[in-house]
Amino acid sequence: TERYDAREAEPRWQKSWDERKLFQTDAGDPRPNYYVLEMFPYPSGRIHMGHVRNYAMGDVVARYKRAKGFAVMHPMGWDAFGLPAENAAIEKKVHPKAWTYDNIATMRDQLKAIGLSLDWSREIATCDPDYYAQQQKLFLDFLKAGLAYRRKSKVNWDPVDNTVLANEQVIDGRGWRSGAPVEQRELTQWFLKITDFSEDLLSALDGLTRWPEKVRTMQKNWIGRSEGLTVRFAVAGANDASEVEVYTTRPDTLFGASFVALSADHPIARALAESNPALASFVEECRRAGTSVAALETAEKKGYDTGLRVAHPFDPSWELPVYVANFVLMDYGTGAIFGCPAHDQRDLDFARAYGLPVTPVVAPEGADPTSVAIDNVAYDGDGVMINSRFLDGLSPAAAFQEVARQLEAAELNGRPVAARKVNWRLRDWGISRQRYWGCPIPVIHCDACGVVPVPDDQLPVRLPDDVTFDQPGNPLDRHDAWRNVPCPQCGGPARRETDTMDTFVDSSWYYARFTDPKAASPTVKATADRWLPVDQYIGGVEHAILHLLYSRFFTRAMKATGHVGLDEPFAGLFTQGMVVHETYKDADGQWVAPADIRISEDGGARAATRLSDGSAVEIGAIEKMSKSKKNVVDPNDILGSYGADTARWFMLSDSPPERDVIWTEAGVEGASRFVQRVWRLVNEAAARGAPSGAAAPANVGPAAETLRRAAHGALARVEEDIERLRFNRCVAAAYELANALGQALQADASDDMAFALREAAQILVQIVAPFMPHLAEESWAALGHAVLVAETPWPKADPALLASDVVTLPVQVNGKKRDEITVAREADAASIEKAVRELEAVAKAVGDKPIRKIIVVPQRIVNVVA
Ligand code: ANZ
Ligand code: ZN
Repeated sequence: TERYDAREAEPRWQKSWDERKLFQTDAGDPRPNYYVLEMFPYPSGRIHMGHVRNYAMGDVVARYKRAKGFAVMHPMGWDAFGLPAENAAIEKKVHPKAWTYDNIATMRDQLKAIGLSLDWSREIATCDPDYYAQQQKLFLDFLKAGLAYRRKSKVNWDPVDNTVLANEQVIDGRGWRSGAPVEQRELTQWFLKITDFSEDLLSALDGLTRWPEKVRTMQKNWIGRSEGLTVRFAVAGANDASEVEVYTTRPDTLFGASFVALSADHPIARALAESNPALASFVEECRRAGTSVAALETAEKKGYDTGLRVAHPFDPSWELPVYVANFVLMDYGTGAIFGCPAHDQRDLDFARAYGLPVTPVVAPEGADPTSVAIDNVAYDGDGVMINSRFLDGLSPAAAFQEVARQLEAAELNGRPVAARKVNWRLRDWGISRQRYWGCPIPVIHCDACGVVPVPDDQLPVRLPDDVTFDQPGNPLDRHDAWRNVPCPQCGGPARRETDTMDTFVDSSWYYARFTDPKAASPTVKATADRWLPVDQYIGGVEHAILHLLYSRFFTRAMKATGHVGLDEPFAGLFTQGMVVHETYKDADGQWVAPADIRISEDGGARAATRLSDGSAVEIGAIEKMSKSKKNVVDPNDILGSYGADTARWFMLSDSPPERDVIWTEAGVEGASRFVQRVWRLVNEAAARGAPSGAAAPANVGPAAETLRRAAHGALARVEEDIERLRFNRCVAAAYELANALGQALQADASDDMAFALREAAQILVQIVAPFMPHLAEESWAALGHAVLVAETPWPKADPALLASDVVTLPVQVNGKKRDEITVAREADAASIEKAVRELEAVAKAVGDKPIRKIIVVPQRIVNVVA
């Protein structure tokens, strides 16, 4: 046999699938449906190995489910708005639109070359007016339903470029282009009311049983429900009723309090700052630094003593100092805290910096309560209360309840000192971006009428093409012809909204759009409801929080506005690991690309040299493929030299799909050898096996039986493992079957063996087909089939050949032996009875008499009474 030539065969089969429109989904297909979706790519320019891995996984599931008789939807599109296109416009002087659509064209070709079973007739690009027109309708529906609103909020402001910066344009607190320290400014911006659904977004996580546990936990933490107490502290020595209200989840630690701290934006802090220039400048410094949670976690804890003192709620003679502190957020709880340094790390860092007392009040279980000491690590574990007067000896949980009970009953200024409060970390979603390359927010600002929605017949609000990027800022702000429009309500002069939507909006509903991508409304509800939820969603864990949470919110908001009838968009979620590779560094410390490396092995030790000049190169750590470290392998190179099937096979072979896979040349070569091996085995089996469609022989000898068992066993394993997305185990099963087939081909082909050879070869081809679809087609044809393997139903594993332990039972009809049946030793009477009814010899012997009874004597004999 000649070698299998992937480069010749792959495009040929791709064309064949295309011509038959095999992967186009008819939305009305009456068969049970299955929706498999991989997170759609950002059109950055080229497909990378991470994409290949992601899409190969989805493709295995899609092809398998199709073979199992499902109507499969497997679409692809482009998450096409976003900042990189604008950066390209600034740096390379190409229009964002041209840049984006060029990239899409390149990447579409690359995806096609991978041989994915995608329905390209459903392709969408979020930057396409057809798509964002519908998104604008959704926005207006949300606005009407009270799910979208405007309020003031902070943005990153570059004072030199005079522009708003996206978070990723702020590098170490400075503008990415100007290098100027970034300021926080307040702008009126658009928000979506995700907090309306906090409770439901949290509780529904429990029902997402086909999601990874870690993703559900991350979402839980992000939504961040906490049960605590608001506690009011009286300001000491004040003759009015001034007080400071704090929020705490640890009222049990109240006797360990050593200070109270306010956010820089707290009204008391602002009021005090008016007459205190030093405090005013500290407040200013906090504001400038920004308040992202991540920034606060790492920033040095700083504060300013206001001189104010408050009384401890349980002891009016115990006064605590009040600071303004940079780690207290205004928009969480009450914007004020009491600090308990012994049991909260931030408070401890703060206390050490300002010389405040550190009093432990929780002793770890089993510790000596008289010698509990805290150095530089706060203790946040469970234990027993100490140093806490009437709470001593209680558990923290019991102490929480006791403090709550007493303070709820106590009064300050005519109200209870404390109240129970549930707090959420989740905030409404700010979607305004001061950018060009995004979906325009479809409203018009009129001085007389206020915010006026763009009327339906004027949608979509299209992005103007004639924009320039020669100045910083949003080109839409400078585009007078686009911006100045008559008010739809009063006809007076008005201005378009120039903010565009966060690109996370675009990806929050694309899965629903795919179900009817050309509809004149965002969805056709009945169609969306028929296909949603997505049965299997596959993507990177980097989207575990925001994208998935926003999508879950969007489905609910679309339900509230009548566009879909369900809450949860993704029934099954799988997050795949990364593709990683060794790194290489030359003597000058420069990264060297794998393509320029030669590895030699000398007695087990590996050494690397540079191909171009033979110089020694240091082998570094295995890391995620990244341009900066040059450890990338371009899928195009692999496709060109080995073909798509090899790349797909290797990607899924080595490690469990949720883990990282290490890309190695040796691994790819191994996969490539297996491709050739399957091809040889199939051809030999085609030459020596029974012809296609030959009936099973009456007697199967032990050698043929062994092969049949190997084939059916592999088939059953692959089936189970694909269902559970354990692709690497499918690969192992295919290797084992190939070995068994190779061994059997050494034996003389008797009739029974000829049958088994063909059967095993066919099963081998069919189980590798979802993984290596081109090789499978070529092999299927070599086995004499006119129909494509992609059009062939998944084979059925014979249960009798699966059982590890089997018995052969004589089958009698009216006392006379007519046949034998091989069943699992533990097979129950009902399944044996069913199998016996299907035996041809039994049917013949019974004739047209009705079967009155089948008596199964387990592990001995079966008697048919007619
Ligand atoms: C006293 C205390 C003692 C606290 C202790 C913790 C440990 P979660 O669980 O996230 O809700 N906190 C409250 N409001 C805050 C704000 N606006 N900015 C920064 N921190 C704030 O966290 C609640 C805890 O975070 C609260 O409980 C409070 O500190 C702090 F051993 O009160 B705790
Ligand atoms: Zn008006």
